[in-house]
Amino acid sequence: MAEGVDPVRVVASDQVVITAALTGPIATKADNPHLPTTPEEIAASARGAYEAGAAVVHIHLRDSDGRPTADLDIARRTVALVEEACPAIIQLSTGVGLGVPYEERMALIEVRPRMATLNVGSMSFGAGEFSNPPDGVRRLATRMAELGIRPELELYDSGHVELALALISEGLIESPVTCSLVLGVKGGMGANARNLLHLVEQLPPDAIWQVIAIGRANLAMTAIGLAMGGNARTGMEDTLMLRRGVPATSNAQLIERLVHLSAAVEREVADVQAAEELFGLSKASLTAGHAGAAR
Ligand code: KMH
Ligand code: ZN
Repeated sequence: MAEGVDPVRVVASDQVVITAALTGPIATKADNPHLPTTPEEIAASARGAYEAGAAVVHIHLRDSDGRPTADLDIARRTVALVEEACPAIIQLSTGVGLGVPYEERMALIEVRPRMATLNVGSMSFGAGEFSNPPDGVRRLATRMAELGIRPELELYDSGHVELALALISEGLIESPVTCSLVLGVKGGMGANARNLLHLVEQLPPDAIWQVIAIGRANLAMTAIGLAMGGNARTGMEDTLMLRRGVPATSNAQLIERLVHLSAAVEREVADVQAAEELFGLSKASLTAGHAGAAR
């Protein structure tokens, strides 16, 4: 391993930024009645997650029928309500949901969240297809840079790391890159420690990263990522269960579980200010058009 992040760097005093993935595109209230789907429910859930320890809230939007949407009115309303509810950093998903046209997904960043996801490649995704064409990814990365929105690159496979490195070398992504290593999606890498290690080893040494572990492996893989020095994410997008056989009753509950896990491996939970510093989100960017000023 000549280059890349040291996969066994363990610095007990390192802070961990916790992201709450509140809703996601797939689960419905039939799967778990506590899933927040309306703008009001999402804002209340963001507040609960923030109070439990999340510094970032990752947000997907749903329409009045509960389907994933990139509707700009719903986006503006949801972002405004979340901002009223708590000071957590808002990260809008531009993944949105399978089948939502790329141009609509891309337009979401005009709402100017402080962070947004950037999915770097197309793939099978469960029974569906997740379209992220090379030209669209480049246009979205360029527009995020113009607006000063911090991208979080979503990497589901080792080929996606190569794509991320290409975007960096093309000057489309500023260093240090922020990445999510998404494990457990059918169509991407499986959720196991060997795959995580393989991905982490390929990242640039200054990369900021976290594990997103989908489904059953959520707790174990998140714990491994924490122990390796990564940030951490959980929430009802990633798992609907608190424990085997026990459904989560709120996002806050999943965040509390992660806060305990962080304490167990001696990682201090970063507050919003510390997360802003890590991601280079200055207060100046707030007054330059984010968090409401330009909407
Ligand atoms: N849904 C997760 C598998 C995004 O929203 O852009 C990954 C994710 C990506 O959260
Ligand atoms: Zn998402």
